[in-house]
Amino acid sequence: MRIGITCYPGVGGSGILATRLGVEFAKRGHEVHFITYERPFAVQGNDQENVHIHLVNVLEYPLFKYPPYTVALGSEMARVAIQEKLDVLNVHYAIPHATAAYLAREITRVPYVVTLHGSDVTILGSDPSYQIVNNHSVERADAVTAVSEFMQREAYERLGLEREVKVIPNFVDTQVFAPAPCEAIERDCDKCGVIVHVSNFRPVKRVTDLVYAMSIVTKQEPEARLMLVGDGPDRHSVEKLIESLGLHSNVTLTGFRSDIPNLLRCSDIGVLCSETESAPLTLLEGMSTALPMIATKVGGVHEIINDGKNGLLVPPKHPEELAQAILRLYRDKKLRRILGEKARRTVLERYTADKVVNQYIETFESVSKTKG
Ligand code: GMT
Repeated sequence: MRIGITCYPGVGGSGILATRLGVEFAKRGHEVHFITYERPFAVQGNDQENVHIHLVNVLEYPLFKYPPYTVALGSEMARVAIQEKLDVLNVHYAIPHATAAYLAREITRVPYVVTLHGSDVTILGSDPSYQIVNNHSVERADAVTAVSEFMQREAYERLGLEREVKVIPNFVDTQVFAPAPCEAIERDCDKCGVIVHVSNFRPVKRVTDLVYAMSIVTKQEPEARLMLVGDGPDRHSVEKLIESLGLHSNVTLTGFRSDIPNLLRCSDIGVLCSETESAPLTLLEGMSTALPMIATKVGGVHEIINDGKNGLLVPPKHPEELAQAILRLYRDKKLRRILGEKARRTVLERYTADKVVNQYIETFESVSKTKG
């Protein structure tokens, strides 16, 4: 098939998922055209002849306080759809991509599939500033998919969608995120355990809760180490908190890293403490590496983690309970191993590319047949 993909190209989960999906389509022989404002971050190192990137040009003009990105994107989608004879457009994150796709379909008749990921439904989608136009654009799509049952429910309840929303889970490359010995990370102590967190440091990730939890953990386990991987808007407040709690010898901020699989392998416990999530990739990546994960019971997380079986769940915004869960795993190596092994098995059973990618292709085929 000839597939157009639009997403946010940065380090957000929806853009990473969309890009990895495009790469998987290309591996299976499809022609893939990314239409976005920047080269998608996750294409790096995955260059293939059948992956093409079309950058949207947003014309600046003195009269515009807000350059009309949706018009520019819709125009580029329509242009690429005609020029490349696309069979389908798949837009990740509804706002504003669904509206641009709706406009492009008016012109070209190329069908579009909207994939719902997170706050495009839970926060932004129900905001009066976007609701009417966004809802119309999603409701009129040729197909709508959501990355978790939670997201599907939210689409019905919060957006008030009346059409079918199909759940297609997120996936992870289980060969890249595979258990293996830790390489090239020097631990600064022999027996200390390493707790790892990977995120884009957005407020929703609540990284400061984890730092508070560490201040409780280190009172009982002074050797415990926390490695914070990634960067984003909350990094400064996290640094200030580490300083004020006197945790600088226990907590390391690595910034952005391209060797995440190795960092996960070199850790003993993974933590995701967000206040909301739909189907977090970082959780799947940790589990795929057989890292025992502790995550907050929010959104769609419990669809992935079965508490006490393949990971641990804790309530959100509760550093004390998070600290107790960390201490429990920190002291129980056997439990860590059991949870990690089961986590890997969960991923192999449900979240591999082979299990997920074809569900997208089937959806695309069904809408492009309708069009024909
Ligand atoms: O929803 C957002 O604001 C961000 C979005 C993104 O682009 O990272 O995240 C969502 O999509 C990811 C990919 O499906 C999921 O892994 C995340 O759980 C989800 N984030 C939230 O729901 C907060």
